[in-house]
Amino acid sequence: MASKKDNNILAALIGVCCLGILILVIIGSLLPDSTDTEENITFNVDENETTPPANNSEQNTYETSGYCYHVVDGDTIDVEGVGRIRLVGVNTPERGQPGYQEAKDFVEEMCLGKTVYLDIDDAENYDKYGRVLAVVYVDGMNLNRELLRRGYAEIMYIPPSEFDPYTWI
Ligand SMILES: [Ca+2]
Ligand SMILES: [Ca+2]
Repeated sequence: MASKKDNNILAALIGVCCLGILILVIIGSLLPDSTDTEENITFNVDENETTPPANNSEQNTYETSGYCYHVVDGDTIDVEGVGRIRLVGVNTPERGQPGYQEAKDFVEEMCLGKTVYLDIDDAENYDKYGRVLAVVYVDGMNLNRELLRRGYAEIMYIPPSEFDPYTWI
């Protein structure tokens, strides 16, 4: 008798458990949706700002920094204590070509008179003109990538290189 009662109680408990699991599953299926929505909202807010911030791991990879006192053109700047920097992985139009001035203006706006952080290309420190090949970070932003994303520059990938500009677009 006692075992039958126990069985009934057990059956009831199993029933309650099943119901509980069912409720949890339903809640579980709803929760990720609401989380996604929150993430999307946050992401959209970020996108509406002028520049998406570079993630911390990228910011921490620079080898040196210095004051940018001159912008040569959209892909070349002069940095105090370092020298002439060629933004690696990208190419902006040369003087006289369409888009030259826009690219240069953008880089001046971003870099001129500021401290820039340089992630020098570990695979190839200099180009054939003796310019330092580097990714330039300013205000936590990868400027090389930003030039590509804004259409001021095109990819110019010359291996060997520490950086793959195709991952920036
Ligand atoms: Ca160029
Ligand atoms: Ca490096």
